Amino acid sequence: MSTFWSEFLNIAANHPFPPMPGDLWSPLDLGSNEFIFPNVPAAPGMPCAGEDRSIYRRGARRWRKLYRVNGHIFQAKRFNRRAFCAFCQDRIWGLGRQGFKCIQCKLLVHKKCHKLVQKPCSNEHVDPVEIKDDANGESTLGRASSVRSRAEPEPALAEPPPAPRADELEPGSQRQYSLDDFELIRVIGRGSYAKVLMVELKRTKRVYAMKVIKKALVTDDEDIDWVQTEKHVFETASNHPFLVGLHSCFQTPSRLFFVIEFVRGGDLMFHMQRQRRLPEEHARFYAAEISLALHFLHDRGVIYRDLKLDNVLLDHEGHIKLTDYGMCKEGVRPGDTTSTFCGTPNYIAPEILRGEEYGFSVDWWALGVLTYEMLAGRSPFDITHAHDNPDQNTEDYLFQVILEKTIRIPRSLSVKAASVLKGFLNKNPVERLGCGENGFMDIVSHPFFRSIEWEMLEQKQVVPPFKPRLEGERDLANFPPEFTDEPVHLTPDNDTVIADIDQSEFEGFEYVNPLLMSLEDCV
Ligand code: ISQ
Repeated sequence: MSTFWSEFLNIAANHPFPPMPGDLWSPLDLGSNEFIFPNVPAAPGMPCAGEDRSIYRRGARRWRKLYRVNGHIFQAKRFNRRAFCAFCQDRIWGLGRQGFKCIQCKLLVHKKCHKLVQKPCSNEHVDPVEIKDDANGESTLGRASSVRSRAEPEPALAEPPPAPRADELEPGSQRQYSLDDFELIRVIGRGSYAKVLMVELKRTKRVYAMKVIKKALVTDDEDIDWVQTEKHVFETASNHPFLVGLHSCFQTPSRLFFVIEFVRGGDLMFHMQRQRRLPEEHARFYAAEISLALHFLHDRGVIYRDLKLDNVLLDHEGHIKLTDYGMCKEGVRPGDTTSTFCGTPNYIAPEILRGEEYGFSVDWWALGVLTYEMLAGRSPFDITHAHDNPDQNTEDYLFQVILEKTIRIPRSLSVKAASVLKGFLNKNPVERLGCGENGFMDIVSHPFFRSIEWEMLEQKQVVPPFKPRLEGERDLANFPPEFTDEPVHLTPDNDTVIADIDQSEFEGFEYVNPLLMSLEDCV
């Protein structure tokens, strides 16, 4: 288990709710002097070794839900292999996370059976009863198969076909890309899992962004789901003007590569840091384009879950494009809900903090936070004044503020702006703007957006209020020097690290966007 906050483990005997803010600093007591964290603070309120206390850290995180029964610590699991419930002995099957697995002794049970487990946890690793079926339907013991959609039924039998090699492809069909096809130019971003580079496709001299993920960091089922989700959403997103599209995906033994359309104008965080606050006209334009992008995703069953200034890019004309789909939740129908505790702390909606089931509402909340930041030049949950007081410089204090504090709207804002902020930042998702019976139409018809011509906007027919300054296609003036000054090389592969990677988890990752490929053929 890693450091204190990197995985906020939500453990309560059968209650999948986060502890209330105010409890969050303390190591979670598992009874009889056991603690789930190896790092116990020297005293309450003190940081653990390796704990990062920065509240406005840029990265989003997924917290894991754990369920404690009889000493077991169960985690919901997606099974690629045939698995049998240790309680009722029946097969664990179905869609999504059908079963629970104890993270200590690896016991497998149905979700419905987990509370009934009598056998206490041995706390020792035992091999679980997971049986992989081979292509003939004969059972063999073995490892999991490849990355695959959670939305698809579990194919218990066949392995997915391996990706064709370039020389096996039909004439005229798409070829796979490899690292050799690209020249690495500069680092333009970095997150907890990934590094983003500006690269050139040697054959066409076109510039792309390349997101590089180390496979060694993608270690469990949840992470593999995340990579898979990101790829799916990319495929959906490639059809919308305000979402970054995917060019291709490929892999090496140590890394996964997403080649993404390059968006040159930098992100809104970069621009906000230089402008302090935006005129209402500008904020309205960005909020409206972002609303269209979110509505497009929601319409296709995707909750974005990571809207923040850093993930809103500006293109060379000044139109927005959302990026980073790693936190998305797919396959959500109207009225469906989910419960994973995830996001970037400053933007997490109260219903997530309360441990409630939630839906698309969390994206409209985040749009409220972001619009407030654009208009006011600070977060609605600004606790920077509290930095001297260690008790108020924590995520749990931030969560408490999000849950309890009445949001104060600066007097300098117009009545319409104040109203739209109050609408999005309603702590009750049922009453929140965009979440009522009329859904998105309530946003479209809100007085703050009265001047927006929505159809024209969606066709990029409205001239953006701000055009990023760019001298040429490869100008990186809109990207933070802390990234662009970094050396661009990828560290050589380490054989010991690679030996520990189950490559079968990444089979089928390769992808080429047919639309972009045909464009390239015209070059
Ligand atoms: C595309 N263009 C510029 C920056 C980016 C960062 C992340 C993902 C895609 C990007």
